[in-house]
Amino acid sequence: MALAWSLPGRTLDCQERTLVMGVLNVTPDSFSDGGRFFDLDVAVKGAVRMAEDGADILDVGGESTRPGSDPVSADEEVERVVPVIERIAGETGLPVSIDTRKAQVAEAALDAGATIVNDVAAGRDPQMFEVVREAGAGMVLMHMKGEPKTMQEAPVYDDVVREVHDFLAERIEAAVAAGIDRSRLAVDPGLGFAKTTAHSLTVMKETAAFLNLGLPLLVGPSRKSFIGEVLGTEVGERLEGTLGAVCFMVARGAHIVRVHDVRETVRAVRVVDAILRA
Ligand code: 9MG
Repeated sequence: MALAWSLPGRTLDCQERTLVMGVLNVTPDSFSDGGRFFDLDVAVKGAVRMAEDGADILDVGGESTRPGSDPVSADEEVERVVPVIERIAGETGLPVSIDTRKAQVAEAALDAGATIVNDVAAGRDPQMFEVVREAGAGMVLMHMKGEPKTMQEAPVYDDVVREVHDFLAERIEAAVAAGIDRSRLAVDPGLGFAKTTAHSLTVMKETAAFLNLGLPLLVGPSRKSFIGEVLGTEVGERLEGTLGAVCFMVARGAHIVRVHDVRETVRAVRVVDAILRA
Protein backbone atom coordinates (compact mmCIF):
# COMPACT_ATOMS: atom_id res chain seq x y z
CA MET A 1 0.00 0.00 0.00
CA ALA A 2 1.73 3.17 -1.16
CA LEU A 3 -0.30 5.54 1.00
CA ALA A 4 -2.21 4.11 3.91
CA TRP A 5 -4.00 5.35 7.03
CA SER A 6 -3.36 3.10 10.06
CA LEU A 7 -6.26 2.81 12.46
CA PRO A 8 -6.75 0.46 15.38
CA GLY A 9 -7.54 -2.95 13.91
CA ARG A 10 -7.40 -1.95 10.26
CA THR A 11 -5.50 -0.02 7.64
CA LEU A 12 -7.25 2.05 4.98
CA ASP A 13 -5.67 2.04 1.54
CA CYS A 14 -5.81 5.66 0.39
CA GLN A 15 -4.75 5.05 -3.18
CA GLU A 16 -6.78 2.10 -4.36
CA ARG A 17 -9.84 4.35 -4.65
CA THR A 18 -11.20 7.56 -3.13
CA LEU A 19 -12.50 7.06 0.39
CA VAL A 20 -15.84 8.62 1.32
CA MET A 21 -16.48 9.86 4.87
CA GLY A 22 -20.19 10.29 5.60
CA VAL A 23 -21.28 13.13 7.88
CA LEU A 24 -23.56 12.17 10.76
CA ASN A 25 -24.49 15.25 12.74
CA VAL A 26 -26.13 14.68 16.10
CA THR A 27 -26.75 18.32 16.83
CA PRO A 28 -30.18 19.90 17.09
CA ASP A 29 -28.97 22.90 15.07
CA SER A 30 -27.04 21.11 12.35
CA PHE A 31 -26.97 23.54 9.46
CA SER A 32 -27.35 21.20 6.57
CA ASP A 33 -29.58 18.40 7.79
CA GLY A 34 -31.87 20.49 10.00
CA GLY A 35 -30.97 18.30 13.00
CA ARG A 36 -32.54 15.20 11.40
CA PHE A 37 -29.94 12.93 12.95
CA PHE A 38 -30.44 14.00 16.57
CA ASP A 39 -32.80 11.13 17.44
CA LEU A 40 -30.80 7.95 18.22
CA ASP A 41 -32.76 5.57 16.02
CA VAL A 42 -32.86 8.07 13.18
CA ALA A 43 -29.10 8.56 13.56
CA VAL A 44 -28.44 4.83 13.42
CA LYS A 45 -30.69 4.47 10.39
CA GLY A 46 -28.83 7.31 8.71
CA ALA A 47 -25.51 5.60 9.43
CA VAL A 48 -26.71 2.23 8.12
CA ARG A 49 -27.98 3.95 4.98
CA MET A 50 -24.62 5.65 4.44
CA ALA A 51 -22.86 2.30 4.90
CA GLU A 52 -25.17 0.73 2.29
CA ASP A 53 -24.51 3.67 -0.01
CA GLY A 54 -20.78 2.98 0.07
CA ALA A 55 -19.33 5.12 2.86
CA ASP A 56 -15.88 4.07 4.06
CA ILE A 57 -15.90 6.08 7.31
CA LEU A 58 -18.68 7.63 9.42
CA ASP A 59 -17.96 11.00 11.04
CA VAL A 60 -20.11 11.68 14.11
CA GLY A 61 -20.32 15.22 15.48
CA GLY A 62 -22.18 16.53 18.52
CA GLU A 63 -21.18 20.20 18.28
CA SER A 64 -21.88 22.26 15.21
CA THR A 65 -18.81 23.88 13.66
CA ARG A 66 -20.77 25.96 11.20
CA PRO A 67 -19.70 29.63 11.14
CA GLY A 68 -21.29 31.59 14.02
CA SER A 69 -22.37 28.51 15.97
CA ASP A 70 -22.27 28.50 19.77
CA PRO A 71 -20.06 25.98 21.57
CA VAL A 72 -21.66 23.24 23.69
CA SER A 73 -20.29 21.74 26.91
CA ALA A 74 -18.16 18.59 26.80
CA ASP A 75 -20.76 16.74 28.87
CA GLU A 76 -23.54 17.65 26.44
CA GLU A 77 -21.40 16.62 23.49
CA VAL A 78 -20.57 13.26 25.10
CA GLU A 79 -24.25 12.66 25.84
CA ARG A 80 -25.09 13.24 22.17
CA VAL A 81 -22.36 11.21 20.49
CA VAL A 82 -21.59 8.21 22.72
CA PRO A 83 -24.90 6.32 22.33
CA VAL A 84 -24.75 6.84 18.56
CA ILE A 85 -21.15 5.64 18.28
CA GLU A 86 -21.82 2.57 20.43
CA ARG A 87 -24.60 1.52 18.09
CA ILE A 88 -23.16 2.39 14.69
CA ALA A 89 -19.66 0.99 15.26
CA GLY A 90 -21.24 -2.44 15.76
CA GLU A 91 -24.11 -2.19 13.30
CA THR A 92 -22.17 -0.89 10.32
CA GLY A 93 -18.70 -2.36 10.92
CA LEU A 94 -17.23 0.85 9.47
CA PRO A 95 -14.53 2.93 11.12
CA VAL A 96 -16.18 5.74 13.07
CA SER A 97 -14.56 9.12 13.55
CA ILE A 98 -15.49 11.58 16.25
CA ASP A 99 -15.70 15.19 15.08
CA THR A 100 -14.64 17.10 18.18
CA ARG A 101 -12.18 19.70 19.43
CA LYS A 102 -12.35 18.45 23.02
CA ALA A 103 -10.07 15.77 24.46
CA GLN A 104 -12.73 14.72 26.98
CA VAL A 105 -15.21 14.05 24.18
CA ALA A 106 -12.58 12.30 22.06
CA GLU A 107 -11.70 9.99 24.95
CA ALA A 108 -15.33 9.03 25.59
CA ALA A 109 -15.94 8.50 21.87
CA LEU A 110 -12.84 6.32 21.47
CA ASP A 111 -13.96 4.25 24.47
CA ALA A 112 -17.37 3.87 22.80
CA GLY A 113 -15.87 2.45 19.59
CA ALA A 114 -14.63 5.35 17.47
CA THR A 115 -11.14 4.87 16.01
CA ILE A 116 -10.46 8.31 14.49
CA VAL A 117 -10.51 11.81 15.98
CA ASN A 118 -11.48 14.45 13.43
CA ASP A 119 -10.21 17.59 15.13
CA VAL A 120 -11.00 20.86 13.35
CA ALA A 121 -8.67 22.56 15.84
CA ALA A 122 -5.75 20.19 15.04
CA GLY A 123 -4.84 19.34 18.63
CA ARG A 124 -5.35 22.74 20.26
CA ASP A 125 -6.79 21.11 23.41
CA PRO A 126 -3.64 20.42 25.46
CA GLN A 127 -4.81 16.86 26.26
CA MET A 128 -5.89 15.91 22.73
CA PHE A 129 -2.65 14.40 21.41
CA GLU A 130 -2.24 12.35 24.58
CA VAL A 131 -5.76 10.92 24.24
CA VAL A 132 -5.14 10.01 20.59
CA ARG A 133 -1.74 8.51 21.33
CA GLU A 134 -2.99 6.40 24.24
CA ALA A 135 -5.82 4.96 22.13
CA GLY A 136 -3.57 4.42 19.12
CA ALA A 137 -6.32 6.21 17.19
CA GLY A 138 -6.23 7.86 13.79
CA MET A 139 -6.43 11.64 13.70
CA VAL A 140 -7.42 14.31 11.17
CA LEU A 141 -5.48 17.54 11.60
CA MET A 142 -7.54 20.35 10.05
CA HIS A 143 -6.64 23.99 9.44
CA MET A 144 -8.74 26.67 11.10
CA LYS A 145 -7.91 30.07 12.58
CA GLY A 146 -9.82 31.18 15.68
CA GLU A 147 -13.15 29.64 16.69
CA PRO A 148 -16.22 28.65 14.64
CA LYS A 149 -18.19 31.41 16.44
CA THR A 150 -16.06 34.21 14.97
CA MET A 151 -13.83 32.66 12.31
CA GLN A 152 -15.63 34.17 9.30
CA GLU A 153 -15.56 37.76 10.58
CA ALA A 154 -12.50 38.90 8.60
CA PRO A 155 -10.10 36.12 7.66
CA VAL A 156 -6.89 37.56 6.22
CA TYR A 157 -3.94 35.76 4.61
CA ASP A 158 -0.92 36.94 2.61
CA ASP A 159 -0.79 33.57 0.86
CA VAL A 160 -3.58 31.26 1.96
CA VAL A 161 -2.15 28.09 0.41
CA ARG A 162 1.31 28.55 1.92
CA GLU A 163 -0.06 29.49 5.34
CA VAL A 164 -2.44 26.52 5.47
CA HIS A 165 0.32 24.21 4.26
CA ASP A 166 2.81 25.47 6.85
CA PHE A 167 0.24 25.26 9.64
CA LEU A 168 -0.48 21.62 8.77
CA ALA A 169 3.24 20.83 8.57
CA GLU A 170 3.71 22.33 12.05
CA ARG A 171 0.75 20.40 13.51
CA ILE A 172 2.03 17.12 12.02
CA GLU A 173 5.36 17.65 13.77
CA ALA A 174 3.60 18.60 17.03
CA ALA A 175 1.51 15.41 16.89
CA VAL A 176 4.56 13.26 16.14
CA ALA A 177 6.53 14.97 18.93
CA ALA A 178 3.66 14.08 21.27
CA GLY A 179 4.14 10.41 20.39
CA ILE A 180 1.52 9.86 17.68
CA ASP A 181 2.80 7.70 14.85
CA ARG A 182 2.80 9.56 11.54
CA SER A 183 0.93 6.66 9.93
CA ARG A 184 -2.08 7.54 12.13
CA LEU A 185 -2.43 11.07 10.73
CA ALA A 186 -4.40 12.65 7.90
CA VAL A 187 -4.52 16.36 6.98
CA ASP A 188 -7.28 18.69 5.86
CA PRO A 189 -7.02 22.31 4.64
CA GLY A 190 -10.34 23.20 6.30
CA LEU A 191 -12.49 24.56 3.47
CA GLY A 192 -14.77 27.30 4.74
CA PHE A 193 -13.01 27.50 8.12
CA ALA A 194 -11.71 31.05 8.63
CA LYS A 195 -11.70 31.44 4.85
CA THR A 196 -13.59 33.67 2.46
CA THR A 197 -15.06 32.14 -0.67
CA ALA A 198 -11.98 33.31 -2.59
CA HIS A 199 -9.69 31.65 -0.04
CA SER A 200 -11.57 28.34 -0.23
CA LEU A 201 -11.62 28.38 -4.04
CA THR A 202 -7.88 29.07 -4.11
CA VAL A 203 -7.17 26.26 -1.65
CA MET A 204 -9.28 23.89 -3.78
CA LYS A 205 -7.50 24.97 -6.96
CA GLU A 206 -4.17 24.23 -5.28
CA THR A 207 -5.21 20.88 -3.76
CA ALA A 208 -1.98 19.29 -4.96
CA ALA A 209 0.08 21.69 -2.83
CA PHE A 210 -0.81 19.63 0.26
CA LEU A 211 0.28 16.28 -1.14
CA ASN A 212 3.94 16.84 -0.25
CA LEU A 213 2.97 16.61 3.42
CA GLY A 214 3.02 12.89 2.66
CA LEU A 215 -0.23 12.03 4.45
CA PRO A 216 -3.76 11.14 3.37
CA LEU A 217 -5.49 14.37 2.28
CA LEU A 218 -9.08 14.83 3.40
CA VAL A 219 -11.31 17.60 2.03
CA GLY A 220 -14.78 18.72 3.08
CA PRO A 221 -16.60 20.99 0.63
CA SER A 222 -20.02 19.49 1.28
CA ARG A 223 -22.90 22.01 1.06
CA LYS A 224 -20.66 24.83 2.28
CA SER A 225 -21.41 28.51 1.83
CA PHE A 226 -18.73 29.06 -0.84
CA ILE A 227 -20.68 26.66 -3.05
CA GLY A 228 -23.85 28.59 -2.26
CA GLU A 229 -22.05 31.80 -3.12
CA VAL A 230 -20.82 30.52 -6.49
CA LEU A 231 -24.22 29.10 -7.44
CA GLY A 232 -26.49 31.52 -5.59
CA THR A 233 -28.22 28.62 -3.85
CA GLU A 234 -29.37 27.81 -0.33
CA VAL A 235 -27.95 24.90 1.67
CA GLY A 236 -30.48 22.36 0.35
CA GLU A 237 -29.53 23.14 -3.25
CA ARG A 238 -25.79 22.53 -3.20
CA LEU A 239 -25.45 18.88 -4.21
CA GLU A 240 -24.27 19.47 -7.77
CA GLY A 241 -21.84 22.16 -6.64
CA THR A 242 -20.51 19.84 -3.95
CA LEU A 243 -19.98 17.08 -6.51
CA GLY A 244 -18.15 19.49 -8.81
CA ALA A 245 -15.81 20.48 -6.00
CA VAL A 246 -15.31 16.87 -4.88
CA CYS A 247 -14.49 15.65 -8.39
CA PHE A 248 -12.07 18.49 -8.99
CA MET A 249 -10.17 17.86 -5.78
CA VAL A 250 -10.08 14.09 -6.26
CA ALA A 251 -8.64 14.67 -9.73
CA ARG A 252 -6.01 16.90 -8.11
CA GLY A 253 -5.03 14.25 -5.57
CA ALA A 254 -7.41 14.33 -2.56
CA HIS A 255 -7.75 10.88 -1.00
CA ILE A 256 -10.76 11.21 1.32
CA VAL A 257 -13.89 13.33 0.89
CA ARG A 258 -16.17 14.29 3.79
CA VAL A 259 -19.75 14.63 2.53
CA HIS A 260 -23.40 14.58 3.53
CA ASP A 261 -24.62 12.96 0.29
CA VAL A 262 -22.82 9.64 0.28
CA ARG A 263 -24.65 7.78 -2.47
CA GLU A 264 -24.24 10.52 -5.06
CA THR A 265 -20.63 11.18 -4.05
CA VAL A 266 -19.62 7.51 -4.25
CA ARG A 267 -21.01 7.32 -7.78
CA ALA A 268 -19.24 10.51 -8.83
CA VAL A 269 -15.84 9.63 -7.38
CA ARG A 270 -15.93 6.10 -8.80
CA VAL A 271 -15.98 7.66 -12.25
CA VAL A 272 -13.12 10.01 -11.42
CA ASP A 273 -11.20 7.06 -9.94
CA ALA A 274 -11.76 5.05 -13.13
CA ILE A 275 -10.50 7.91 -15.29
CA LEU A 276 -7.44 8.49 -13.10
CA ARG A 277 -6.54 4.80 -13.17
CA ALA A 278 -7.27 4.16 -16.88
C1 9MG B 1 -16.48 18.90 11.14
N1 9MG B 1 -16.18 19.43 9.83
C2 9MG B 1 -16.92 20.32 9.12
N2 9MG B 1 -16.32 20.59 7.96
C3 9MG B 1 -15.18 19.86 7.93
C4 9MG B 1 -14.13 19.73 7.01
O1 9MG B 1 -14.09 20.43 5.88
N3 9MG B 1 -13.13 18.87 7.30
C5 9MG B 1 -13.13 18.18 8.47
N4 9MG B 1 -12.09 17.36 8.72
N5 9MG B 1 -14.10 18.28 9.39
C6 9MG B 1 -15.09 19.11 9.12
